Amino acid sequence: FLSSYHSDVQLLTEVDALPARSLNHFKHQAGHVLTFGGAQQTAGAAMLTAEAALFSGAGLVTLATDEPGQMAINARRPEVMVCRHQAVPSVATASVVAVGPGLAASDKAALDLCLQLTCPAVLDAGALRVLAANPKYSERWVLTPHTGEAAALLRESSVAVNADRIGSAKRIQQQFGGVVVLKGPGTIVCGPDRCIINSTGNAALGVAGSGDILTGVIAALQAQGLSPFDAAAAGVYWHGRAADLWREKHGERGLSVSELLVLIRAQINGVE
Ligand code: NPW
Ligand code: AMP
Ligand code: MG
Repeated sequence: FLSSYHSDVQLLTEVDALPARSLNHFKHQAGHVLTFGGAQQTAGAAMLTAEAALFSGAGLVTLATDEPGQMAINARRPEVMVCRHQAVPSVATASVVAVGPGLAASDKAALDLCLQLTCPAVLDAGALRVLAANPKYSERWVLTPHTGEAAALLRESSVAVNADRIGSAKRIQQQFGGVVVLKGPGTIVCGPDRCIINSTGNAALGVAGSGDILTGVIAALQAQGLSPFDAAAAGVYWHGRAADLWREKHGERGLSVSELLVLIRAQINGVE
């Protein structure tokens, strides 16, 4: 499973739940996740990211999206704050921005707007497509490509990425910086000085919205104080384990990814 020429890579088989909160905990101590994404046909993706951030313990969640998305999120989750894309520079208290789910792959202005914020960023989906077309390097982001997005970042084919997934994750990390999460069976998390392979997750996750949820989980864990690497590693572990628990009960087909949210929450709190 671990190829011999990547002997520096560890298999991730366990993650501790987050520690108990202090008695006088208040919401600002758990950070503010700003999720930025959605477009007319993909407002759902950004909503899933925002919901995942809520269920993963973020103190505050704002969804920056366009108008149809705004109405939908207000109806479904009134606890999520909503603003227009253009209002993002005024969301001064964001502790992490999760940008890309449902975002148009050509929306360079949107990514630039988010990267103007000084907080850490998780880049996914449309944001990765923009990054692939306009390469930049930063230490302060987590990149969460699936195979197709990784191929675009490396300007290779998906077949080439799959032929050496660990090497591909390392190359993306070297070229773009930060922490790279190369998603798929055996998701790889690669930072500047270490790499792990996740042991959880299964084919039930191969449905719409799985990755959008993972982005919200990783952002929320960072907002609560985990390092980018630890948030990425714990996020992929709990996301995959939620799918494993779901499959034990329901089988492999028919996952609606919203069902993962309560399972992820239980693990983060150590009550699964
Ligand atoms: P090939 O064959 O390598 O040339 P896209 P997306 C390749 C949003 N969503 N997994 C393959 O190309 C997302 O957030 C909205 C996946 C394939 O054609 C994004 O913003 C939802 N792809 C946007 O939609 C729910 C793989 O990549 C191409 C692959 C598009 O997201 C759904 C697909 O990449 C969705 O999350 C692999 N293992 N291996 C909503 N409810 O609003 C190779 N590919 O075009 O970026 O499509 O990832 O589905
Ligand atoms: P995305 O393609 O962005 O929606 O992300 C898909 C998510 O589901 C990632 O977290 C993948 O690791 C996970 N996933 C998809 N297919 C599989 C599979 N066959 N086995 C394990 N995990 C998968
Ligand atoms: Mg995706």
